[in-house]
Amino acid sequence: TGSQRTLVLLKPDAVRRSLVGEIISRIERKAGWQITALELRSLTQDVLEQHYGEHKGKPFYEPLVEFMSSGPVVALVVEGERVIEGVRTLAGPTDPIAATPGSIRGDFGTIVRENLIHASDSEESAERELKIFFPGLA
Ligand code: YYY
Ligand code: MG
Repeated sequence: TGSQRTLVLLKPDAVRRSLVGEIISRIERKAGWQITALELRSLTQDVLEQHYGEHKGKPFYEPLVEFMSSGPVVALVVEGERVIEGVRTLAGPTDPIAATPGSIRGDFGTIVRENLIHASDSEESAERELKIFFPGLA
């Protein structure tokens, strides 16, 4: 609870499908949340290995990293009240077919790998991931 910061990535499918504005708009419309950093960037193997280190060795890891480096992503820092849980709620569960319509994944996704958005899943993850993507942040 209280004001938090979370790392959000709009994945290469979201950029390719021109859904960046739509997704950012959903985040922007939540009362009191602020986007405090935003960057279009291509992710290196090194950054992806750090970011998705917990999944290394799983069957979906290699295709996931390949997908995440298939085009630029939009990386954002979002700040606000309970924003870590809140962006996960906006995103919906990992499998877009299981995600409720009204959520980002539920509205726009069909394939687990191409599920449009990453959002930190805990305060610990947020702190770790923010350091990877925005090391200069206060
Ligand atoms: O946190 P979240 O993105 O919802 O899911 P994770 O379980 O952390 O997996 C990270 C990422 O990996 C997921 O967004 C898609 C991909 N993935 C996959 O391609 N196949 C799976 N069976 C599980 C996850
Ligand atoms: Mg995760």
